[in-house]
Amino acid sequence: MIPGADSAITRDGKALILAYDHGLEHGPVDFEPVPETTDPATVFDVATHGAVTAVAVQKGVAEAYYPSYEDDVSLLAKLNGTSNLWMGEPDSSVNWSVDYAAELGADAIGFTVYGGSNHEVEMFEEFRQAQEAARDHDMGVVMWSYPRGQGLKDDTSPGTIAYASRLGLELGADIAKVKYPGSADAMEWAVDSAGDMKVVMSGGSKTSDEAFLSTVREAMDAGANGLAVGRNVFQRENPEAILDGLEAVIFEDASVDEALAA
Ligand code: FBP
Repeated sequence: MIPGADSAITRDGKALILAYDHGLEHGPVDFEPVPETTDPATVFDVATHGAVTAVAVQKGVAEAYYPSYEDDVSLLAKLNGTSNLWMGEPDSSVNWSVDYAAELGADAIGFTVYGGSNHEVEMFEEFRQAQEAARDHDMGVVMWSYPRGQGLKDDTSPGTIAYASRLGLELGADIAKVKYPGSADAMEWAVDSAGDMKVVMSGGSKTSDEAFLSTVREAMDAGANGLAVGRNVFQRENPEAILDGLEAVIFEDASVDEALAA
């Protein structure tokens, strides 16, 4: 972690990252609730909302669409990723280099690490190369820290998520994105485990406005530094409305009721 390295993708030290790598990770099925989101331009338009501090996409989407949005949104280059068609032990191929991401104008890199997978050793080594190259370019480093694999019985237990955030600190991330461990106390443990490194909550599958804003409020109260979210924004008919609410909770310390009225 280098203090301030993530400043291009944070606001007041907090992040609201719009993740849109689902076409690779889950396939087009994630776009079915709002079919227009199949078109990356639709989601880049959403990402121009003032609350969004960065958009996280894979290489092909960045190449084709980011040039039209580079003045309006920061780019988080999600370097590795794998498809749902892969049935093996959790692993993720590195799909673009840090140098190429920098050439496309990326402000930060994003990298999935599946701690506990049989591929943990290779993934740590790939993360090392990406992290050190990002330092050469003064780019922030966000770890999607998702322990999973044969050795893990419960990949969202409090102990697992605290370990996930700690992995981010140990391996040199500026921000670790972790799954919500189910309670404010467990989230607090994850945040405390990360020292001064920032921890953001991962969005998860779509829930109601109230349920989602309540979970984000809990995470923020537990000391989280924001959110990296995909489906809970782009699977809504009115993504701007939930972004208004998230902006209120994350950046203005609003209550859930205030955010629902935002
Ligand atoms: P969501 O907010 O939609 O859960 O997106 C966050 C994210 O990490 C995406 O970047 C990624 O595509 C997806 O979740 C991966 O989820 P999983 O590996 O749990 O299926």
